[in-house]
Amino acid sequence: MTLKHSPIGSDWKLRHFDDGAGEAAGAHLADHDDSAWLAATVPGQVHLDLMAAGVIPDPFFGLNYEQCLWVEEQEWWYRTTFTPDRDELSGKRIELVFEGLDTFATVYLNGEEIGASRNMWVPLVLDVTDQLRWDQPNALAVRLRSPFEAVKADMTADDTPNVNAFFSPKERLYARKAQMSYGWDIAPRIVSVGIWRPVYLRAVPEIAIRGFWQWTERLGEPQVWLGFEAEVENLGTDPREVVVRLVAMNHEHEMEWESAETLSPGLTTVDMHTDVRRPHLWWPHGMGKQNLYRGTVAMLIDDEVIDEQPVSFGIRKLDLVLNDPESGEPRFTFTVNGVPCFTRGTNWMPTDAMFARVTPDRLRAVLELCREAHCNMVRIWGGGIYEDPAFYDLCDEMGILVWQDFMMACGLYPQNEGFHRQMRAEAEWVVRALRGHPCLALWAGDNENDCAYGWGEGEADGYLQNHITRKVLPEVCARLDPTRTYIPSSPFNPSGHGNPNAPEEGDVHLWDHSVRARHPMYFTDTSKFLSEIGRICAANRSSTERFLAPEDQWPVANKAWEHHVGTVPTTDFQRRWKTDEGIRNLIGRDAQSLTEYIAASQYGQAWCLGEWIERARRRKFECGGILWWNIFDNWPEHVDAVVDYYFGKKVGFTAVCRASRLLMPSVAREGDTFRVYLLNDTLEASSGMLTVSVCDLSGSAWVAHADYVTIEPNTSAVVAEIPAESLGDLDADQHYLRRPALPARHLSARWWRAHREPAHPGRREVPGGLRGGAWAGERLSPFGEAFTASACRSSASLRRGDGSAHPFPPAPRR
Ligand code: BMA
Repeated sequence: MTLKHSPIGSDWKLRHFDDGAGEAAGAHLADHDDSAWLAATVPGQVHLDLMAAGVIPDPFFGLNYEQCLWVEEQEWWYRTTFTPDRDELSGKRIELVFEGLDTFATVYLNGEEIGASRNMWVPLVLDVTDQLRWDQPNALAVRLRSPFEAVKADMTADDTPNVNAFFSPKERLYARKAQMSYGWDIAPRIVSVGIWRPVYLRAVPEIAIRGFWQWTERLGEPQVWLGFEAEVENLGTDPREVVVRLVAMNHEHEMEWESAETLSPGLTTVDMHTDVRRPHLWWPHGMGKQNLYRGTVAMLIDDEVIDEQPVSFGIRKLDLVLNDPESGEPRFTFTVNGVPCFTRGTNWMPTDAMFARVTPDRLRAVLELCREAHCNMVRIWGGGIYEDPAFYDLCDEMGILVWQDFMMACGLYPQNEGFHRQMRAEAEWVVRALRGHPCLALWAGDNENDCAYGWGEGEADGYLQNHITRKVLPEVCARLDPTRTYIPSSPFNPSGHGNPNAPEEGDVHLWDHSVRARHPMYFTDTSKFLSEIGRICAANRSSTERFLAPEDQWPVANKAWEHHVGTVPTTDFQRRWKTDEGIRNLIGRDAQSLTEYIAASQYGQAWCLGEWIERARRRKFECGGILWWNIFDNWPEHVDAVVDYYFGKKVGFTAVCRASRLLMPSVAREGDTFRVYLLNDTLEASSGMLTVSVCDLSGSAWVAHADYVTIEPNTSAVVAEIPAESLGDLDADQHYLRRPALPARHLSARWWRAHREPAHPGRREVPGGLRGGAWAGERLSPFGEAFTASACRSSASLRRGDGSAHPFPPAPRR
């Protein structure tokens, strides 16, 4: 019998006041007349209710956000009445639960203030057993202060010397609220408030299960040693004798465990340790099955179930190797069940900047895009939100590992006891909430704050004084989840000194922000792990037409376009200028039309992502993985994502899918030699006949190399070397090496059908068009003028899956 919930979801009303005026107007009182207030949706946020009421325009369109800025200065009040049913809700205690109050909230019940919170993620749980009026209307009011007004006192009181925000206003640093919502280069300024997650009454039995998680202590053969922990609360005043029973199964493999415990009043942690023979292990995508054990954990007194909760867990051992066990060389490689796992993944940010309207279906749809792109990891970026519980369940099922940042980004945060206390409470909630998920791979203190110490006037290695990420968070992670690695920031240096973004160790964010696709840094990078790398490009035409007025769609040098490329009120990152420069570097001139602008910028992104992913995979395990930036837009914009806000797939999406296939060939020109690699992220060996063909743009091709090759499991290796001069004196602009193919002898027919190259590179009708022609091969020599320009001029002849134009793919000049 899981804790009984009674949602409080209907008839909510909404109104705003100047800061502090609501209470003066009696908005908290039980009998306050709210008949003229706006209708509100809970869970929701005020911008959505104001849009629904036609009070504000859609801030996602054009420059409409400017007409919505007044909302962030007001305090907002929600009111509703509800009648709790005594028969429906019987328990030792009745709790009023707010799963998400954004952000600075005060709660009133029947005119009495009963609680407050100041964190948009940490649930507010209030014991209302004695305040509730049964079987009659109760008035519930919630005040949400302006996030700017609410932090004024903290900012004045704070004496941290060098607080600084490198995106958006400083006020964000003092608010435990999604940092991106204050305006970011990839997100709009929509500083909203709301009751954004469910609200309900909960009946709690005398003995209540407050938490449960499982971890894998040691892998052996055939045994595996497991640990379980249940947090149980005895709401009575006397010790109680209980039996804890765990039952779980995966397919035919069942496990059952029981233990008698004496629970003193209050919270008790019940630990259970056991070993199981040959359990069904959980693996990330590409390495094996995502076996999950599902069942229940129950508390029994005299054989009667007092409380019971569903449980789901995956048995897997996951580690992050930061130094090669033999050589001691710096590494950044995850191992799963003792097997090194090359990380193919992406950065994840909220799938809608209006967080409250994200549904589990939307999360599943975007995660399916990640699976389509063969991702085995997503990084939850520190400027966004801790995702909905459904997200982590889906990652468990889909075998997508999760790198979890704590929600801080690009700033120097206040270092005072009050803020440390807030971060400690938040971390305790997050770690408890997520530690039971097999998908969760790593805790990271923040996004780029170690780097941020070098961006301002302060000491570059000032990050060592960051008490939050060097003391508060590691202490919580070590105490509540000693099974996972914690790193203080991304990027960071494990040795704890020097430039956090240096390639010698730790992870790296590699950014040229889209100007030079052939920037040498991309081809000389020696980093141990690429946790961010990306390139800006325009969204699809059909999407662009949905968020920009025709006059703002072309030419692109206008305020509305630039707002959607990431120019925020406080800083112009010149991202539109960089996109233009990127196009000039690609085709040798400015784009002449919107179609060409979209095609050329998208093509530049696609070429880059394909190259970066393949190069990182060719360096496997010297490089432990790549998390490209990023899978999906959180609002309509022209930035680095490969799928736009309307699920419009860009050319880049096909490129990442292609470059991330578990077993594939990859050609690299290294000096005067074309090296053909096989990239094998499967745990099986593979072999077959390899043919490498030279093709020209008229479509004829001849075999330049053929050989029988074998690739070991989980390996990247050179399987052929073709000296450039052996190809003879070819016109480099008109010829390319077609990507080698592996005949089916060893590979399944289904694999062959999915991976074979079209026989004739001239034929382009394959949707998405990237499987044929020049794109599939390495150009014999750096690309010439003539070809690129023609490529874009000819873009009208090709159609992509979404019907928009698709260029004949050139390799970038610079
Ligand atoms: C990195 C990220 C984000 C930013 C992105 C794109 O800095 O950490 O903060 O949005 O680049 O520019």
